[in-house]
Amino acid sequence: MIVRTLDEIIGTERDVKAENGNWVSRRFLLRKDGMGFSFHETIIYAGTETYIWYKNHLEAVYCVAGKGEIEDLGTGEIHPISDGTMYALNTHEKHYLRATEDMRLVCVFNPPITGTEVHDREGTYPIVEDDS
Ligand code: 9YT
Repeated sequence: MIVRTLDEIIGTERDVKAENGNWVSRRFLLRKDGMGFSFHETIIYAGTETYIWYKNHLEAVYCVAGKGEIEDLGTGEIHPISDGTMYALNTHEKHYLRATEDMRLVCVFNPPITGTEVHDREGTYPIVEDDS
């Protein structure tokens, strides 16, 4: 069994900040934990807009605090996000994520990320073949 607390993760290599300062991600479960998915808590900071395209990953996100919205760039639809909202990027949708209040999001990635990924210029996380 794996048991971890946020306090144990903050300040470690599992506590990853976006280079543009838009978010911080606390990575509770990574590929090396062997679950087949990764599991993170992400804070998206108020007043930020982030372009994201997870072309290599599926992601499900559940908001437990804060407010914002997601814009699906394929359809133009804008969906509000607040405590109790889930969205799943089941077709690798390109999107903007905007926060009007700090949003606390619980995120699952399949395939699991390996640990250090931050978005590249395409808003993407690369596939890492081998991190052993
Ligand atoms: C919701 C989202 O994709 N935010 C960016 C960070 C990502 N969730 C992560 O690496 O935890």
